[in-house]
Amino acid sequence: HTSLPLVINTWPFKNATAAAWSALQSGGSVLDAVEKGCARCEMEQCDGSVGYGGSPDESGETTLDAMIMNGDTIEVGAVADLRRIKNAIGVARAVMEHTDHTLLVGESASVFAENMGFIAEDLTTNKSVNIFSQWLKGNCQPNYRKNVFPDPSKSCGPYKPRATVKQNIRAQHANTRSHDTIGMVALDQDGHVAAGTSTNGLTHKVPGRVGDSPIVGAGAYADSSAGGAAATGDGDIMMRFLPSYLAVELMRAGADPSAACKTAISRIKKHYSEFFGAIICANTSGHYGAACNKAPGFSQFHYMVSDSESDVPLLKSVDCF
Ligand code: SD4
Repeated sequence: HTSLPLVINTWPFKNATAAAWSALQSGGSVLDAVEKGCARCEMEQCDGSVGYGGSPDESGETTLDAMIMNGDTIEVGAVADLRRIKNAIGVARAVMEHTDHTLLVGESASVFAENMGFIAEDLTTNKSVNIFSQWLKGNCQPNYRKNVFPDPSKSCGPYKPRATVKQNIRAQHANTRSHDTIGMVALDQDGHVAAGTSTNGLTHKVPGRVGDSPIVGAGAYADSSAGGAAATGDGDIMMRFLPSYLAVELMRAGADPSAACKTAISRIKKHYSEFFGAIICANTSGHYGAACNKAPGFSQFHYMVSDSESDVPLLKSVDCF
């Protein structure tokens, strides 16, 4: 296909697209493109939802999830609940290239990163401290716990289970989009595909929470014999459906990318009609598509594309259904 190479990523993160594109143009691999693209967002703190200083958890800490996948070899490296290291996608790539493992988590992932030469720094910023202190002042609402009650002597927590009261506070803020992960797929002229993600997850998440982004087939998937896909949105729900894997498999079976993305969203919609989420995908001939679930406050999804037909990143949009 004439439009290859191709870079596609979630949200209007155009500097990330440009960084990935220029990695390809300067002879880099599709893995280099995905790594450079996602790293660009980590540095820029895209939307406050990628990289340091965003989405403080219940204890005020920013923790990062990321993954990268080689569609030729089906190798994957991922980190989840990564602390103190800004370049999560870089650590994910190090997991892939310097271990036989797929996913490292938490404190141990951070120690691994430090040993591999990544710099340990505080991921907290004035902004994240501010988000956290506002949340404490608001009596820790909203939060992601249910069927629990907090110690009344504390502003919030420690929480105790409460079997009898069903109270899902989450519904109250399901509409506030406090999370905009970068997910990226890159293809080169020879049909190599790579995909990756990077995110700081979800604001006020329970410490230890891991979203869909670092989970293979959920946050992203790549197979050079079919294509690649990446997802964004409410990871707690989306990871139950492996939407990126599904989209790639549908493309393998001959579905066009838009239809594949739509089916992946439909599968989730059947169970969670109002979930917030979107997916992008591209097949090996350089055709691409996207789909999103229509939810309160979310009717259109924006994403970026660079291909040989347009040297500059183009803003694309799809209407949610
Ligand atoms: C997560 N999926 O951690 C990520 C957040 C996200 O757009 O993608 N937001 O649940």
